This record gives sequence, structure tokens and C-alpha cells, in this order.
Amino acid sequence: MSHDATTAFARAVVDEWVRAGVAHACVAPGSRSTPMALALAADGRIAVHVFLDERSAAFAAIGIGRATGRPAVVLCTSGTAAANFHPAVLEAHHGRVPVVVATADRPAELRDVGAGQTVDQTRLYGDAVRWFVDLGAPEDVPGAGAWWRSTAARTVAVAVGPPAGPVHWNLPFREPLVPTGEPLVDAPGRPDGAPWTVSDPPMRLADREVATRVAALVRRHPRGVIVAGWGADADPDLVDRVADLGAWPVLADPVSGLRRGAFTVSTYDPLLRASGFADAHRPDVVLRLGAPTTGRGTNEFLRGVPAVVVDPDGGWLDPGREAVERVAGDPDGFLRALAVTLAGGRADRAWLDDWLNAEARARGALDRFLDDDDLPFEGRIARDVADAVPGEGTLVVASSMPVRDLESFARPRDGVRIISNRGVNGIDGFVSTVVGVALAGDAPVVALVGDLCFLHDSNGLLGITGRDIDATFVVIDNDGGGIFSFLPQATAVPDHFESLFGTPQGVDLAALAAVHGVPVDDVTSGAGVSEAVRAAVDAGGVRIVRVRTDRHANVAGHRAAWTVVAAALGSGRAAPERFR
Ligand SMILES: Cc1ncc(C[n+]2csc(CCOP(=O)(O)OP(=O)(O)O)c2C)c(N)n1
Ligand SMILES: [Mg+2]
Repeated sequence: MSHDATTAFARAVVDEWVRAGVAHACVAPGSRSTPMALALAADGRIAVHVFLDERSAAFAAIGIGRATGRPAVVLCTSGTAAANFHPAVLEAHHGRVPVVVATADRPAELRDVGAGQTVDQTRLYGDAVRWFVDLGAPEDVPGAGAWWRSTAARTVAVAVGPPAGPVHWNLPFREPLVPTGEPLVDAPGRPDGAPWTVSDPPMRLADREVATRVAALVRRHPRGVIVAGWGADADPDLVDRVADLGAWPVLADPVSGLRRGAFTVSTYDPLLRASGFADAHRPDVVLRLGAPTTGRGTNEFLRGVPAVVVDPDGGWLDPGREAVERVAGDPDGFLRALAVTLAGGRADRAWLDDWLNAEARARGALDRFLDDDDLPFEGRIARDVADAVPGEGTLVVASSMPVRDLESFARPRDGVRIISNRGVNGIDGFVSTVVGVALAGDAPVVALVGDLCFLHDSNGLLGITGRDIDATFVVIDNDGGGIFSFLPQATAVPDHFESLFGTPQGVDLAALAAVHGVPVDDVTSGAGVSEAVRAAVDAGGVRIVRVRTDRHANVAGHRAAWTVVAAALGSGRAAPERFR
């Protein structure tokens, strides 16, 4: 008697994914993926979120992966559908986000013979996946159950890493794609709901020798700084302890999750634009946690300064080639060992005090400057939105100026998680990423985004009000790419600037939002942004707070802010032209 291998396969795989901790699936409609879609829907233990646009489905999975640290499954049919996953796969690869990418496919006999909706999906994403696997169409062969289940367990284990990232499972299915009614191929899991294979992360023990060597470096160089970028993944208390013992300031980009604590310098970006301050404060050595910070200025300032780079994922985050030592492993274990080694020594605190004094003066001057003007200024919006996120909430910040303004203007604070697609800095998939973050948890989500980035993924708005999520989008609408006004293109090629770089779309965001049933609150004053964000979060659901700004005035506002900070320090003029 023949058996239904296709249905048995799909059900066993879904069951195994659940056992491995998968809680969400983002599914795009299609026929070839029917066995998996039906198995996901029938299982009941995985939340299934349906997206028309595969790019949205994949970026929502990125949001879920970033928010939870666990992979979502993202499923599509064959053909161009799979290609639409590609941008998110690249972000997952570079940004180290766990995700299981499942692409349905025609079986081998239908490939490369002109069958419909068929492309070569083998290794479609090239080197950008941690693992590619294709078992062929499910068949009733001896040991099939163990083979399927072990593979499913492995897709999750590899996606979780470290380093976390995308896994591509290409899934050919032979018709019929719906259950045949025949008995299923027997594919039982381990007893008691256990995963087929429990995959443990590599054992990580801090190496005393490394800690001792780095501690000696810290001691030899009283003029050091701790720099934290995305991917730092370190315990803030441990960072504080090392900063205290070494008497080094912490220059923390908000996307590091470490802009908090007593030793944080939140104004390092404006401070280092003040030429007098920058010249007098070049460190001898850097302890960098994670990636370099976002803005170009700080990285130029640190150019050539030897760095110890701690990368939990063992990558090679060293575009400036400053790393004299790369510590690949658990940052907390390393920081703990470093703290033990540093304890008891007497650090000279003058350097640290100097930085913290500058922080106090710059912070005060910057905040007064921002509060003084009641026209909406993009720097103030970034600061105020970060402040307005409720405790234990999440801020998702877009590439372009929002992430830079957050770096330049945000105050230190606890109790907010900051998520940003900094793997490849795309302005694509943003709305869908936010949807994924909101789907993954109950905490309020606030998003800070420019108009072009928002428009780029307006398909992420499809069905958004039916998803039972709370998300407030603060859209800074400067009708174009404000970032380009800071670049040489703005003055060097005035004739082509607007058409090639500024690219105003002239879209009425309120009308667009109305099509999707999303309410918009227009804010016209600087002080109104915080209030509007708090009101939107309190009201719940999906809401847009739109703030219109002017790209030219924005450049002038940034320059004025740098000048104010330089003046507060009494340390030379602002030097904005060196940056961005
Ligand atoms: C997918 C993708 N395409 C193009 C770019 C290049 N890019 C960087 S910023 C930007 C403009 C973004 O404009 P907006 O979102 O309105 O932010 P603003 O610059 O106004 O702050 C563009 C096109 C990119 N980073 N990613
Ligand atoms: Mg814009």
C-alpha cells in the first residue's frame, strides 16, 4: 500500500521545528509550498503570519529573529518568490539574525525543462547563508523520518549559531500537494516531545591569558576608550565595571544597547566634531565591543588608534584595520575576567573625569539648544522619540538619518531595547521588520523612520491593522533623502541633486496610510513629538506620527548644534565638514 510521504514530511518537519523552539512562521501564498503551509497552519503551536509580498514576509522574520533571538520560518512558493527573500537573507547574514528560509521548489524532473515558475534555486543566496540543504522531494524510504527530523533540528541549530544567520532549505514537492488520504509515512519524533538533536552552543570559557594581556594594555594606556557598536551583546553592568576599573569612558552608539550607566558619553559624536576637543582627546588605545559606531566622524577620529575588538560572533569587524587583537567569544566572560585582572590596580582618573565633564557640558548645551526651538528639528525628534519609548519597550530605528541622529542626540537611558537593521544598512523592509518585532512580543514598539525608507516598504502596510499588533511609526517626512544634503553631492552637482539624490516623492503619507486604515497624527511643533508618541502608544494599535521637516533647514540645524557644543566646551570651532 502506498503512503503519503509529502504530508508526513511536512508534519514531521513542523513538529521538529516546534521542538527546537520555533514559535513563528511568515508565509507567503503559493501553490508549491502547500504541504508546508498546511502543516504549519494545522499544527497550532506556531503562530502563522501571512504576507502577500515575500520581501515583507522575510523582513518580518528578521524582526522576529532580532526581537527573540530565535529563528522564524519564512516560507514561499517557487520562482521569483524565492528571489524576493534575498535582501532579507543578506541582512540576516551580515546582521547575524537567525532565520530559516524555506523555499518550495519543483522536483528534479521538472527543473531546467521549461516547467512553469521554475528557476534554479540551488544555492540561490550564494555564500550568504550558514547552510544550504535540499533533500529532494519526500519519498517513502527507510529511515526517512529520522532523516527529515534531524535535518529540521539542524536548520534551527545552525540558524541560532553562533554566529546566528540564515539557513536555506530548498523544498521540492511532487504533486499531489494536498494530503492524499493514504496513511502517512511513519516519522515519529523522540519520546516526550524532545528535539531530535539538542544542539548546545560552543562552550565558552574566558581565557585568562587574553584578559591579562588586555589588562596590561589598559594599564599601560590611561588614555583609552571603550567603544560600543551594534553586535556588542555585552552586559551593561560589566561594561561599567571595566570602565570604572580602567577609568575609561564608554562611547556607546545607542544600537549597541550600552548607552546607559555612569561612564557613558552620549555626546561623543558632537564632542568629536569640536576640533579643539577632538585634538586633545585622541586616545592611545580602544577597547571596542561589537561593530564600529554608525557615524563616519568617530571612526575617522579613531583611525589608526590600535584597538582590541571583542566580537561575540567571531567575525572580522575591522574596516579601518585598527585591530591589534580580536577577541572572538563571549564578551561577558571576557569582561568579567578583565575586571578581575584590573581590580586592585589604581587607575589615573583625570582622563575619565575630563571626558565625563565634557559630556555634562555638551549634554546640557545640546539639550538646551534642542529645547529652545519649537520648530521640529530632526535631531530633537530622535532624542525625544528615544526618551518617549515606554519602559521595557522597543525602538526600531531606520537607516539613513534616523540612526545617525539617534547616535548624535539620544540621551543615555535604561529599559529600552533598540533594534536596527545595521547588517547592510538597507532602507528596504523597514515597515515589515517593525511588524515582525511587534508580532514577536507584547511590549510597545516605536519606530523612527524617514519618508523614503517608509515608502520603500509600503507593502509592509498590507493587512497591518488586522495583525493585532501595537506599533507607532514616527515618520520624519522631509520629502526625500535628507542624508544626501550632508554629502558633497549636495554642492558639487546642484543641477542633478534633487532628481538623483534628494528624490522627493511628493506622496501624501496620510492618504497612503488611510488606504491601509492607519490613523495619522500630524505634529508641527518640536515639543509635540513626545506627547504624540506617548498618546499613540497609549491608544494602541498601529499608528503613524508624521513630522514634516525641511532638508535644507535640517543641515543648518545640525551645524548649529555642533557649534553650540563646541562653544560650550570653549574648545575650538565645530568641524562638520570633516564628517558624514
Ligand atoms: C535598499 C537601499 N537602497 C538605497 C539605499 C541608499 N540610501 C541610503 S539613505 C537613502 C535615503 C533615505 O531617505 P529617508 O528614509 O527619507 O531618510 P532621510 O535621509 O531623509 O533621513 C537612500 C536612498 C539604501 N541604503 N538601501
Ligand atoms: Mg527623508
